[in-house]
Amino acid sequence: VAYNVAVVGATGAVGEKIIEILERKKFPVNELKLLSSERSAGKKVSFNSKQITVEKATPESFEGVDIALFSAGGSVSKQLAPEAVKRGAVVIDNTSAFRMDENVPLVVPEVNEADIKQHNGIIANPNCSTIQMVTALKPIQDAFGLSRIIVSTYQAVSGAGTQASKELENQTRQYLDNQEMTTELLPVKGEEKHYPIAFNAIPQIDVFQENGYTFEEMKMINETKKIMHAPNISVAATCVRLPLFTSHAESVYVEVEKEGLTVTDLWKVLVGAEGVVLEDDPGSQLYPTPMSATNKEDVFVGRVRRDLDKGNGFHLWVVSDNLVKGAAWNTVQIADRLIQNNWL
Ligand code: 11C
Repeated sequence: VAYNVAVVGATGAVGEKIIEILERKKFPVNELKLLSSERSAGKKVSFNSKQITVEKATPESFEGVDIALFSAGGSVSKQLAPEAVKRGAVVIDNTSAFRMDENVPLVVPEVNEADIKQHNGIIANPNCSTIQMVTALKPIQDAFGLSRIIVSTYQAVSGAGTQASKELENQTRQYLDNQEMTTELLPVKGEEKHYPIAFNAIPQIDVFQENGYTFEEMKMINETKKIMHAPNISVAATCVRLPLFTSHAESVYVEVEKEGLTVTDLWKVLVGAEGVVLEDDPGSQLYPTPMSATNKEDVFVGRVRRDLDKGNGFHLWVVSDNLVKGAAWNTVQIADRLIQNNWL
């Protein structure tokens, strides 16, 4: 069986990755429809050695589509995802539009695959920094219980889109050429102030909420509890943008419920875990970095240490490609589990 698949936001950073992964993984595609805003319509994109013309997304675009993969921003999803569902498609949405909706499963297949079955036409793909953290923490939660998570992130600019990567590139050249840096986009498009990202660190990802946390931080907090089915875990996040093109890194502190554990106990559950690769050997300077994780599907974990004061506290370093596992691969994985389990 092969399926009619639509990619909405086909020319964006995540859309391009989705198309690449559908091809590489030989996803059973009958017809691939590439959709975008009016601005990108008409572009040609190669898929399975064929050139496909990108079309402007409209409600009618979804006639005959079985699976629609959305990655064109929250407002496009809010407007067009219900139209796709009305026409019989199952939507996997990469934006924050429906993530916290009770009727929408929020899924990382390694963590809560079974939630896919509860869908009512829309399945949400979590935020990239959440995906990699919950993938790494799920085996620890299952084996030992988790009571608290404190995370600080080191996030790549590609999370803010292709334009943000361009901004980092331009600013780097300008800085090295002793020119004034052009700051137009980061930290957040449309905000009053912009700061250079080249050779800098910006402690703001997405807009501030009334409680003083940014929306990115609140996504990590709320999404983690939903995906892990653990409303009682305490979660705190500080999200920081760094001058990296790809892959997010995270310093994660956790408190486990079981007492008396050692680093080896954590290693043992991480080593066999689905989607996780343990790279942890201080003796040989082995740990993951954003560069070593780029273009890979897994979540890499290193620097596992016991907290020196808190007996049940552990520190981990978690790295993954934000466009692959953090977005496109997780989306295609959900689509794959949907069809493998006959939950379409
Ligand atoms: C970033 N995590 O790195 C964001 C990008 O909610 O899907 C992903 C935004 C989202 O800027």
